[in-house]
Amino acid sequence: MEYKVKDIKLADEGEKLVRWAEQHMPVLMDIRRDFEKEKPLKGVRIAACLHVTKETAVLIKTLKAGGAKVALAGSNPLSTNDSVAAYLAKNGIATYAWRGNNKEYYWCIEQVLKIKPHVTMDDGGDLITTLHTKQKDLLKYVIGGTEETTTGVNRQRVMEKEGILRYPIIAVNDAMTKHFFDNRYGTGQSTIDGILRATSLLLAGKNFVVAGYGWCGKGLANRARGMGAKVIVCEVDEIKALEAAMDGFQVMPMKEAAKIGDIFVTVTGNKHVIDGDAIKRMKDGAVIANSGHFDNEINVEWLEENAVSKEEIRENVTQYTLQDGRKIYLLAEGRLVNLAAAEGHPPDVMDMSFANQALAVKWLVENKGKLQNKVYGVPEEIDREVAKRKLKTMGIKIDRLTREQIKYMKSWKEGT
Ligand code: NRN
Repeated sequence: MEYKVKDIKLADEGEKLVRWAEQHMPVLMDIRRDFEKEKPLKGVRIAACLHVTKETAVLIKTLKAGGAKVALAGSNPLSTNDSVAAYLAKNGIATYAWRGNNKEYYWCIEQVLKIKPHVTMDDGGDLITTLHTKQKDLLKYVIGGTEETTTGVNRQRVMEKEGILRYPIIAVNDAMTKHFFDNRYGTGQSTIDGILRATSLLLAGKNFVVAGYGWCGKGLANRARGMGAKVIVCEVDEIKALEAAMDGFQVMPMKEAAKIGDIFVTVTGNKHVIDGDAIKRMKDGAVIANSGHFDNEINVEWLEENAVSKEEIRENVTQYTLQDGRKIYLLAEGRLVNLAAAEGHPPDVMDMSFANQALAVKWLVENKGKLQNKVYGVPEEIDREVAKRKLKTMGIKIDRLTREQIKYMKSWKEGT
């Protein structure tokens, strides 16, 4: 099996990381046992572009257990764990990923497409976009794809609207058991994790500015408040701004927050949310980070052009010195700080996201040829099955509707 990783000798270390994740992803391991018996993915070729983490390895092994042949590229040049990549390469996965593969990022995607995939599994949309632009000849093999994250789903929805989407996509991100948990609690915790590992700074008492109050921003604002930070939210959407205000956060425009913020995090899915204008207003020593999928949320080019010097002062911390001597600290080159400076979301929450991925691929194969070239949600029965299985692993039992209640819910006559 072809592969390109940093160092195949790191495989043993990777094996330990993956074993740890397997012990904390009970729903996905349960699905792996089913897949081993049923082989629902027998003969299916899957090209994946995911963050190469210990959690992703558990998903990839599950797909392989189901009979699939899998090729994997990293979904961000800084998010690959080289030990996990080595472990996967040593275990029959065509893995093309190593930390820092900036220039070769698209070369890796081209390598995994050589598998001539029936199914694409994407995180952010670069694999799907490459297929629809540079490798259209491979589209004839594809029966469908899945998409892990908000940014990717947004891109595929635009492709559908413009009539250029050439195969059905399941928006795993939109599953309730994905974004209510992964985006909120996963991004919330792992972003704090990335900031702490990179800076080892105190959060309590700091002005912590969160740009974007979607599910990721909600989770992050709450986790930062839990650490004692004074959280400020910046938004462009009136409804989300209202929600943030009534959740007890200060809300103000970025140009005002820039003057008082100590730590800034972008989680908007948009571009240049922290621009030169904001950076010019920042205090000496301000820390800026991004936790959105792409690294364009912070205008790093502005920093590169306007700083008089820059220094890698800590791993994942670039110190930019401005003309007037103020220092600005950029984390992880502006790339997603949770995966670049830490390990991404915890395995216990990726358990549900990746259970949806595995069951969505199975559903795609079962519905081969019956779907249109559009973006589908995860079927609700799959979503709820993941929730039921997760509750069971947590030892949580819930009530059931009585026959009388079911009747009542379906009637309109009974009033006060
Ligand atoms: N540990 C992880 N492994 C991880 N943490 C977050 N993500 C991860 N993928 C693999 C992804 C989330 O599902 C990043 C995506 O952008 C987000 O949707």
